[in-house]
Amino acid sequence: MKFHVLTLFPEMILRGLEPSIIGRATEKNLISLDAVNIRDYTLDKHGKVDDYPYGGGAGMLMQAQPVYDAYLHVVENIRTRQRPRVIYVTPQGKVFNQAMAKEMAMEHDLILLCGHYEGIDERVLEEIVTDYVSIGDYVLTGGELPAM
Ligand code: 4HQ
Repeated sequence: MKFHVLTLFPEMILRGLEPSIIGRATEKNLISLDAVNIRDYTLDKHGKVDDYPYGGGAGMLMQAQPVYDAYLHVVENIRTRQRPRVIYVTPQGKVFNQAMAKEMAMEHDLILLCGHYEGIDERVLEEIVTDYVSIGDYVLTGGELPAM
């Protein structure tokens, strides 16, 4: 099983899981874990990844373009079916449970998408996300901890 995490903080994912049993599982090649830095895909010359909401609204959103291009990079480099499962972690999602864990564990590749700010531009979520998953009814500052 290969986990691909789209994030602005890849070191949180990699270093956060390294000492745990997940790290040992990657060392033994039982699973693989890669963290893709969304910022590497921005076309903005200053490396900006946030933007004002399309159509107005409060706060900032993550831009669609770098998220979409990071996603395409993953899809182009996996050999499974064309449409991998993409989990967006959000407090608006279905609360995660063991039955969902068992079902997702059957996938060959799983993409986890981590948002920041007030979330991610809906237009890219509509295009790529297959599952909206929450780890509980509270609001965190980013999706990395739920993805981990
Ligand atoms: N967030 N379960 C807001 C969560 C969360 C949760 C992740 C905060 C996404 C944009 N995710 N960002 N609870 O609170 O999954």
